[in-house]
Amino acid sequence: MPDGAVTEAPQKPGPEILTVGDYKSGDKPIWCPGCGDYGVLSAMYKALTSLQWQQQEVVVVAGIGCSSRTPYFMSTYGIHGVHGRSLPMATGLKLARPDLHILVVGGDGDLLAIGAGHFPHAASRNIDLTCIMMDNQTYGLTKAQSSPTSLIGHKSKSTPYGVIAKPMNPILYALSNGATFVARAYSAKPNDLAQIIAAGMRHTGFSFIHVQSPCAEFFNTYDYYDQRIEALPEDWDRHDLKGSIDLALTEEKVHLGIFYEEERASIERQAHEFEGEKQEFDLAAYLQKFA
Ligand SMILES: Cc1ncc(C[n+]2csc(CCOP(=O)(O)OP(=O)(O)O)c2C)c(N)n1
Ligand code: SF4
Repeated sequence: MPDGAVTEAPQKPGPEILTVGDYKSGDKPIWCPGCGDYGVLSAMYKALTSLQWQQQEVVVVAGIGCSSRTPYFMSTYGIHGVHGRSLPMATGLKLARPDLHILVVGGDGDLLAIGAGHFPHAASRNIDLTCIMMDNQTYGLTKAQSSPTSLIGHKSKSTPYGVIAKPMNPILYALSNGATFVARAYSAKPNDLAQIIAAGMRHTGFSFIHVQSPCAEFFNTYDYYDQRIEALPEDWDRHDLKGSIDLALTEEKVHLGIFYEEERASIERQAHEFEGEKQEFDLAAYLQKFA
């Protein structure tokens, strides 16, 4: 280098910006072509990219089903557990490690059939996690039995004469049980969905995102939803619980957007306030009472 040449100061390495690729595990999804769950996965990558959360700070918890395979495709931590038990697993995890960000993913079968008993408790406790339900109104993995959200008249291998039960309403279920963030999205609109997932993850408390995510293989509802979806009005008051319940009961249109949001202390935050009051407990002496 000639004498007197001016060189640029060495650049300090800046904070690493995470991109969509950083949240991909490298395992390619094995869902059928056209499955709505691809749109949900893509939205999850985008939401995490917008939040810039480190992979090791995030845990994706799932039960069993096509949709519940999602943790395999993420470079975050993940649990692929027992059918219908994602919310109890996530609750325990959040109580033990409140510093982690938790995403629970699953189908309408996993969360509203076998797992339905856990859902209201997670909502009323306001455990701080984001639950994404990929609702295809069928059991995809086990090849198309009807599910709690299948519409009346829906014919399937388990309902050859058509469903006769009134379908469950996931938004209403979440609102009536105390969820503090409730939204609906459509897998065919992954950019809108990504924004809603990011908002749900930023929210402190139980955030529930109901995603209409069609099963291209066994129950293709893209035309049905393309004709019925409608964005919530721009001036929608998302703090109006009663209004949100009325809207959730609407059947003519499938509204998309954030129905409801409320601030309420989450259970793990309240539980950790008892930390200072912990008392020594002698289990052996206690058990002697029953000997
Ligand atoms: C205890 C138990 N019962 C039943 C099953 C069979 N099973 C696996 S996935 C599933 C339903 C999946 O439906 P859903 O959660 O809607 O997910 P999808 O495959 O549609 O994404 C059932 C009944 C199981 N694996 N374990
Ligand atoms: S069976 Fe349905 S839900 Fe499962 S991967 Fe195929 S399209 Fe998706």
